[in-house]
Amino acid sequence: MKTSSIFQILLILLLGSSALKAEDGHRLWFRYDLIAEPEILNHYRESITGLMVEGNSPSLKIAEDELSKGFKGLLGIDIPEVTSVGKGNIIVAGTPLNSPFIASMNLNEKLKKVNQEGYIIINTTYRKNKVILIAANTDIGVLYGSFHLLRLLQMHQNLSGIEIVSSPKINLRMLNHWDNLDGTVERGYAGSSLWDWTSLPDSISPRYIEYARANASIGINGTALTNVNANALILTKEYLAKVAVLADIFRPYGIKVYLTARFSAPVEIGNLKTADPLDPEVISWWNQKGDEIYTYVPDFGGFLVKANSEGQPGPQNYGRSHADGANMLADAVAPHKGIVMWRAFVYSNDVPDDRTKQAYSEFVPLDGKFRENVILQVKNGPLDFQPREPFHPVFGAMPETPLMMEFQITQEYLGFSTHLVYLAPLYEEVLKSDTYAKGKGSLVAKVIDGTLENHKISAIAGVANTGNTRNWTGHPFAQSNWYAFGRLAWDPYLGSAEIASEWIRMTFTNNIEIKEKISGIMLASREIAVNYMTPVGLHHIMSEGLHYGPGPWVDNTRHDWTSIYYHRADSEGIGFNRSSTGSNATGQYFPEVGGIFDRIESCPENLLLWFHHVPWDYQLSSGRDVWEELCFRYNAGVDSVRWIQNEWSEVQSSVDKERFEKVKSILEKQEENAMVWRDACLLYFQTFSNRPIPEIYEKPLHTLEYYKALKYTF
Ligand code: GCV
Repeated sequence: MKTSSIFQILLILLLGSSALKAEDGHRLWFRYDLIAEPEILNHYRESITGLMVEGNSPSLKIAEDELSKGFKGLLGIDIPEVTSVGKGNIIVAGTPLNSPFIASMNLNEKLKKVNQEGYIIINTTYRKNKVILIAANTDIGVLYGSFHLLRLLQMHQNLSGIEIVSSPKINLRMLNHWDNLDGTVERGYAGSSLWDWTSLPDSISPRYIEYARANASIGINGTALTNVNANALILTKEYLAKVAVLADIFRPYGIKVYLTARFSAPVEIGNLKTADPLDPEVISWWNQKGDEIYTYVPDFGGFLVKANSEGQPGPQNYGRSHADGANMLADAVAPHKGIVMWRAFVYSNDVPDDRTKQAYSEFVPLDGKFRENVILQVKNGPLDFQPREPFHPVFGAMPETPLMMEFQITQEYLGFSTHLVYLAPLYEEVLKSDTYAKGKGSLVAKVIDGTLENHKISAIAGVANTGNTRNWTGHPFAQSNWYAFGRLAWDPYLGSAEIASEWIRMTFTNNIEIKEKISGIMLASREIAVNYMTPVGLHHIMSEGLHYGPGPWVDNTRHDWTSIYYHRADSEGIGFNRSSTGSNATGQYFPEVGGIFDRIESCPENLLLWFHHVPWDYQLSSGRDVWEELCFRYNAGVDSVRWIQNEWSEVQSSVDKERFEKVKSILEKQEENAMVWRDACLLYFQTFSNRPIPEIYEKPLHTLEYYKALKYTF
C-alpha cells in the first residue's frame, strides 16, 4: 500500500474516532460546536469581536479561558483578547474592584441588586461601539455570569438588548457524594468515585477540574466529598492532605469542600474512651480537629453529619440529644466560619408505628436549640427518596432553625442509570408544595431559601449521581438531573420545562421540533416511572436492599424495611392508614394541608395509598376503582415507555449516533424492567384483591413465583 493511502486511512480513523469520542457524553452540556445557522452565527460574529477580562485572579482566568474557548468553538473564529475598549464590539467581564473599565461604567446601583455571587449582563455603548458587560461584585460572580453568557450563545439567543440580573436565591448549593474511601459509591450507578484517594495528593486527575467546571457552570458552590455513612479516617492528617489538594483545585471555581464527620471519630482515631458530646475531652478533641482541618483547608465549609440513623453513631449513644451533638461540632468550626449540616434522616433501632413520623417527632421539639451555624438537612419527603412522596412535614414546622433540602440526584429508587427519569418535576413538585406554615403561599422553596423566616444561612444539597464513567452519570439523560439540580439550587422557583429546554439545547440540539420531542419525553418521564413502579401513592415496594425492580412481597427483614409494612395490602384493600384514624402522620402537617391529606375524599389521588388504607372497590375520579386504577396505571406506565421509545426513534437523524444508540438500548432495558414491575406488582396485589386483570390489558408474561425468584444485581 502506498504511504499516501496509509496516511489517508490513518486520517480517516483519527477523524472518525475523534468525532465519535466527541459525542460520548463526556462533554456534558458544554458542546461548544460551530453554530450551523448562518444568521445566528453572523449575529454573534458581529456582536462579539473582542474580549476583555481585567483582573488576574484564578477565577477570572478561568472565566476568560472559558469565554475564549466557547467563542472559538461556537463562532469558529478566534476572538482576540483586547486590553482596551473602543474598537469593535467587546465583551467586558470583571468587577468594579479589578476592572477600571467596569468601575468607570457607574454600575453601582445595578450591582447593588445582586448579591456576592450574582452578576449582571447588559448591553451598553462606548465610543459608539457596542459593549456587552458581564459585571459582578466578586470574581466568582463574573465566572457565573460568563457561563450564563455562553449558555445564551449555546441556546442561540439574541444578544441585542439583553439585560440579565441574576443572584442565587440559596446560599449553599451543594452536592453530597456518598463516596467511600475505597472508591465505591453508595447508591452510585456511574462507576467508581471520582476521588482517587490512593493517588492523591501527588497525582491529580483532569476530572477534578472538569468536575469543578461543570458545577460552577450551574452555580454549585459546595461539595461534601465523603459518604454520610462516614469513615473517620478522612479526618486524619493523611487524608486531610489529600482533601487539601481537591479544595485547592475547586476554590477558583467557587466550590468549598465539606466532609462528613463520623460521630465516634474521637474514639476511633483519637483514642478517647467516649464520643459523648458533653465530655470536655471530646469537646477539646473536636476543637483541635477543627483547627487542624483549617490549617489544610483554610476555607473548609464544615461538617455534614448522619447520626443515630441506620446504625451510625451519634449523641443518643450517650443519652444526649441531636442538638447536643450538632452544637458541639458547630462550636468546633464556628471560629473559622464553618457550619454543620445535621441530617434529619433519622430513625431509631426500634421499629416504630410509622417510620415517616420519626424525623418530625425527634427534631421539632428541638427547634431553637441549635447553634446559629447549624442547619438541619431534611430529605424532600418523610420516607426516603421515593418516586413520589408528600413533602416532609418538618418543612415549616421549625421556624427557629434553618432547614435545608436534601434531594437525591442519583436514582436509588428510580431505576438507577437504566431508567430515563428527568427528576426536575419531582424537585419542582416538592419546592412548590405549600406548607401553610405562615398561611397560604408558605412554599417549601421559601422555607429553604430562608425567606419565610429570614434565616441567615440557606442551603440545598443533592446526592450526586456522578462517577468516573466516561459520561459522568451512566445514562446520558441522567446528566440532566445534575444540571436541573444546580439550576433549581440557584433559583428554586424555576420550572422543569424551562430547565429541560436549556439542557436539551446545550446537550443535543437547538432544532425546535426535536427539542420539543425530547422535552416531551423528559417532562413525562417521572410520572411514567411512578405509574409502572408506585402508582396511586404506593411506596417502598422495591426489591430489598438494592432497591431496583419490584419487591412488593419483601417481608423478611426489619419490619419497617419490608414492603408489606408500607403497602399493607389485605383482602379489604391497600395502603397505609396515616390519617387521624391511623398513625396520624397527617397531624404533622399544618391543618390546611394535613386536613386535605387526612380525608380520603380530599386526599390527592397520587398520594392516596400513602395516607389511606383504601377498599379495593373504592371509586376514583377516573371512574375506575382502586384495583382497576392499579391495573390501568401499571399498564399505562409500560405503554408510555414504549411511547418514549417511539419518540426517541424519531429524533434519530438529529442526534449523534453514539448517544442515540446508547439511549435506545437502555430504553429497551427500561421497557423490560417496567414490564417486570407491572406484571410482578399486579400478580402480587391480585392475591389480595382477588380480582382479574381486565382483558383489555396484556397478560403477565410469567407467574408470580418467577418474578419473586428474580435476582437483581448491579
Ligand atoms: C447513605 C437510604 C439509602 C442508604 C443511605 C440512607 C441515607 O436508606 O438506602 O444507602 O445511606 O438512605 O440517606 O443516609
